[in-house]
Amino acid sequence: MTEVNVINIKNPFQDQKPGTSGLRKSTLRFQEEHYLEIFIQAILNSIKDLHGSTLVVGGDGRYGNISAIKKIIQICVAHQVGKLIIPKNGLLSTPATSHLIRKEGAIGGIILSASHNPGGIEGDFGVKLNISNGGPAPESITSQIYQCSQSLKSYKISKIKTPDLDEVGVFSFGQTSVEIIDGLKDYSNLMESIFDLDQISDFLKKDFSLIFDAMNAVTGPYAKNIFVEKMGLADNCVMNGIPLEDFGGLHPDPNLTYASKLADLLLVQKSYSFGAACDGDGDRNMILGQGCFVNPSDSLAVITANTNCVPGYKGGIAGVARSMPTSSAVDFVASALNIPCFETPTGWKFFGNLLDSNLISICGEESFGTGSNHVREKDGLWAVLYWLQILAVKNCSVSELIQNHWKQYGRNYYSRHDYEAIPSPIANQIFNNLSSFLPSLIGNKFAGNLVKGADNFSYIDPVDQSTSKNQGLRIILEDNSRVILRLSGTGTKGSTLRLYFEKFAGSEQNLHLNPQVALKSLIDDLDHLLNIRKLTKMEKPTVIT
Ligand code: VG1
Ligand code: CO
Repeated sequence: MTEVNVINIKNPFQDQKPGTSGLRKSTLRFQEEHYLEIFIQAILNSIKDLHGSTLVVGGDGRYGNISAIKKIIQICVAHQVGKLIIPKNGLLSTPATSHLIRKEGAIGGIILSASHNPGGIEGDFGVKLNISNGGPAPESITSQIYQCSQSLKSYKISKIKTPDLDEVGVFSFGQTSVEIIDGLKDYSNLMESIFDLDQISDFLKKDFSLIFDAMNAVTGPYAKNIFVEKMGLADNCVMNGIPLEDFGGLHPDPNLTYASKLADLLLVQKSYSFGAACDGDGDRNMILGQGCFVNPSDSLAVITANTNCVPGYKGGIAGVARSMPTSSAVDFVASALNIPCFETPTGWKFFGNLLDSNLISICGEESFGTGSNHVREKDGLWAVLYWLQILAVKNCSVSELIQNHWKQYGRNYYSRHDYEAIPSPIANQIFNNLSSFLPSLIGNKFAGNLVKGADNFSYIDPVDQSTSKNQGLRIILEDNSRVILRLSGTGTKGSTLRLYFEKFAGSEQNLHLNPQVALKSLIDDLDHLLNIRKLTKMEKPTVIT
């Protein structure tokens, strides 16, 4: 028998509120005694039939990853979990975790990541629970975990000597077996089963240059495995390819602000035909062509319109879904394909039921997230391979592909403005102010147009009928232009205000405007209405996408 210790503690979770995905806090907070342990205990309490079951545990390699995995091993041994599957060096991307849970029939997985937030001792750390379908735990489970974490007074742990994670192997502790596995193989096999990698490789070797930015985070080894080892491309097609504990000081969020070096290579120097980046845990993607940025909402539409180019989807797709703030570009494609298009709240967990019930095959969010029914998470490298496959089949450039798309479907001019880390009282004041007079906007003019709808988005899941309220304030105009305002649920400093703007231009209109110009009246009128720049004392948003 392995010895089990029951540790009594003073509960550190009194101030906790559920976030968009799991628990995300400063690394220093996670270093406090018992903090991680209590949350892991709360997670385990939420899992029925834990005894003898299989759990997958891995993370994005940020500071604290290995020590957290070792603590999780000790806690799982104390709870007689049957099997723990852990990747070598503790490195497992979020989509690869989702795949492994499904492939191994695990009861769930624990992902150690604060996703696109910075890492290191001064950065953030996080813990996410995925359930047996491979997807993020739904709200019913996350709220149970949070309630439990607030009331726990003790946790159980076995202070065994944990194995080193740098070699594959199987270890046994009491009733628990710990399997250290190769974390790359299953994922790249999955990609090989969806895409024609030979075709992509031939295309890339024929004068179509690729640069992939792993942002010193988890996707480096996966990208090298696929692009270099499997496709035979040169080693230097992957930049920032070695996972570092602090991501080398980078903020591993693949957008034009934080992946600025890559953006410069593609948009200013025009040194490559194709560029892409993924975030800390590998579920987000940014796609760039030579002199061309692909808006993630457009990317979802292009991916949906071109399923016939990709072997894994040649049989057709059941339907699509997008989060509410994502632009309606994909709606036009769905209507042309005569397939359903669902509108969900922000966060991947809302796609799970739709995917499991085969109501949709492809889904995405404006926040650089796209994915499909191959796993239950958004998948950065999948999206990159998907784009490359379309380009290889059509033998065209990124900008040709996107411009032809707009010519066919029209263009949804779109932009998101983030005001990051502003004082919470200011963010709440702006949000509450708009909520208070939202209904009274209906029938009035906004940006030269009549307001036909204004509400706080709420969603009823079509599969289990669960309701999610308070998912974002939106103003909808007569020409279907939209303005949306949300408070982020993933930030860790102050509050982050997200503003989203969308306006449709039909194929006969000018499709080549800068989105900031095309959306100017919406942007300006929202600022007049809410005084955002003045109240935040910010001249401009922190990030414009
Ligand atoms: C953000 C995005 C949302 C995404 C979430 C998790 O949430 O807007 O679309 O699902 O991050 O992404 P928020 O509440 O900050 O707007 V990640 O890469 O953490 O898995
Ligand atoms: Co992420």
